[in-house]
Amino acid sequence: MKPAFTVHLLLGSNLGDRAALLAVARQQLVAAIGPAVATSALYETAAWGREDQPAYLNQALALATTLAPLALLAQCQAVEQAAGRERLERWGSRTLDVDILLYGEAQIDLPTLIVPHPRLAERRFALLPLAEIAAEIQVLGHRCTVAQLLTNCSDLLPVRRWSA
Ligand code: X6L
Ligand code: MG
Ligand code: MG
Repeated sequence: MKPAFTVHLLLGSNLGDRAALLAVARQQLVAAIGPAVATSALYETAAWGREDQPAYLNQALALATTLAPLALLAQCQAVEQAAGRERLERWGSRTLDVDILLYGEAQIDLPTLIVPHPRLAERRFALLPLAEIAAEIQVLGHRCTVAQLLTNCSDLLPVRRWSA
C-alpha cells in the first residue's frame, strides 16, 4: 500500500457567496485528494496585499492523501478552476484560492511548488486557522511549531472567527 501523508491546505474566498464556495471546495478536495482529518472554523480576514479588496473567508483543512506533491497541486488548481477562478491581476480578488501550507514533514522546492508555504510565518490569516488544527506541528525551515509562529507573527490585520 502507498503511504499516506497528511497535507494542510488553506482555502480562501473573497468574491461571491464565500461560505458556499468554501463548502463546495471542501467536498471536491476530499473527493479528489483524500479524507479530511481536521477542519478549522471559518475566519473572516482583512485582505492582505491589496487592502482595497473585500474581506476573505479563510479556512484550514487537513487531508490524508497518497498523491505526490505535484499531483496534489494539480487537484487544488482543478478545484479552483471549478469555482470559476479567473487570474486577472496579481493578488486580485478570487472566488477560490487553495494553497498547500504543509505536506507531511516534507520540504519541497520545485519551480511551481514550495512547501512549507514561504509566506506562512508572515500571515495571520493562514496561521490562526492552521493553529486551530495543527498547533504542535513543526514547520520545517523555521525550527518551531505553528503555535510559536503565531505567537511571533507581527501581522496586525484583523482575523476573527466567522459564523454565518
Ligand atoms: C507587501 C505587499 C507585502 C504585498 C506583502 C501579502 C501580497 C500577501 C499578497 C504583500 C502581500 C499576499 C489572501 C489575502 C491574498 C487570503 C487574506 C497574498 C496573495 N490572499 N488576504 N490576500 N486571505 N486575508 O487568502 O496572500 S493575495
Ligand atoms: Mg493564497
Ligand atoms: Mg494560491
